[in-house]
Amino acid sequence: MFKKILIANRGEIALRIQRACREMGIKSVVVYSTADRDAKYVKLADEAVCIGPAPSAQSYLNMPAIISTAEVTDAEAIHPGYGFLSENADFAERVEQSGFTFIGPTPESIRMMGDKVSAKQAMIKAGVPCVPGSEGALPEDPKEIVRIAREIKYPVIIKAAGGGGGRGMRVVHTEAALLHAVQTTRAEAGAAFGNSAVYMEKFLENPRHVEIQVLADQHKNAVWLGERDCSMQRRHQKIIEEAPAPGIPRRVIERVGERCSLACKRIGYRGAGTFEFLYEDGEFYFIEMNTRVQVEHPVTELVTGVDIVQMQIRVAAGEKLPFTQRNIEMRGHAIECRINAEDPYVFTPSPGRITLWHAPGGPGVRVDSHAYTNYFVPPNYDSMIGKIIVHADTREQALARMRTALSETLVEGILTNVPLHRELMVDAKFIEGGTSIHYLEGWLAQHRR
Ligand code: MV4
Repeated sequence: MFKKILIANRGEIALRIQRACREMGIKSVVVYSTADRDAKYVKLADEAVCIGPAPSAQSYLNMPAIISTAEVTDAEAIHPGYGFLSENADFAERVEQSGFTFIGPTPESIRMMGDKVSAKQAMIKAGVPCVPGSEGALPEDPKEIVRIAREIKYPVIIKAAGGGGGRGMRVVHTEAALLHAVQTTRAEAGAAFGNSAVYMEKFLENPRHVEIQVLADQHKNAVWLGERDCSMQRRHQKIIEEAPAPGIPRRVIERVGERCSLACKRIGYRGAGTFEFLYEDGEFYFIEMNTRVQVEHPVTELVTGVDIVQMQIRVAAGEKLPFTQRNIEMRGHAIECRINAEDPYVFTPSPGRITLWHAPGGPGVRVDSHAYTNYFVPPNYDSMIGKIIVHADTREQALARMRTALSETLVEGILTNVPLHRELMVDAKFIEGGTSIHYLEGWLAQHRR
């Protein structure tokens, strides 16, 4: 096992990784920007190195600064967290070429999944159900493009191969609008991702977003750790996640989960990963794979009892997974609310000093946050300042537990989305379960004040 790991991230996930290291008897080094010099995980770190000014480009995205910090501190491995460099294949490659272990998949896997066309082709080959669409990237020939769309039937969606997470896509409802949409998406994709390849899919009008968590080691073992329903989102920012996904038959999930772990073995995947699906009318359709630990990993940890971050570290060190699929049992229900420093209804960021931070507690309540009373939320980064995660035997009990936790949550000095969460936890449709990816935007339009 590693003796020392460098944490190339900030905020709550830097703290989460630090906790995993400490529990495993591993020393940790954190890198930080000048904006984060007072952060809790910087104070708690075994070692902390300032690598640059507030802008991410000069600090958390600064590959040479991060790798040379690993060199001077004698770290053996680098954990990239989520966001920043976590899905950058070139970074993973440079880390390994410099003699360190990248805590994540191989650069080849990251590259394959980063290109949404090659990701989908690999999944089709591995038997993972995908959204019906073009076989690979769209050809140049306009006649061919029209033919493919007719075959798929409208509405269709044009997506950039280099996109993902909602960037670079366009819905097309009629043949008249098709070629212009393909043109525009190509041009935007070329400018934004340096790759103008686009592909076409049937557009699913009212799906849920359900994802499968996987873990794989370097010895061809892979397991899936159940699913998460992440449908409650606005502009591709998730705000509530839960496990299991309400109302989906277990046998349907099990079939798709097995396909995901099989796909991991086929492609030689290692580490933690997430298969993103759209779920509509009882069917799963793969859209993308994320090759990092996700913000919402705690809901899976609570229902399975598996420490995903520790497992990432163990498999990166070459260890075998300490369990097989038969050992994985799902227990109870978990819900996560992301706490953002923002106006709860218009969503403008609200950085600044937190004058009072009272986190909730009690049985079945977990808080992953680097915030504290007097902490200054810097304006330079993502507005998420923490997550409240609850676990209980049933979904109903988990909802009651989350309502109680939110009633105990006091944040003063800045605006947060806690009031929004309080309202959603008593919303009849959310309580019923199974709302689609469009639900929150509709709800917000209804509750406009
Ligand atoms: C889709 C879709 C409907 N049909 N693909 C958006 C993010 C990216 N991961 C894929 N996305 C979508 N792909 C087909 N064929 C609808 C979305 C989508 C969405 C997906 C997941 C979560 C939130 C979303 C919000 C809007 C659109």
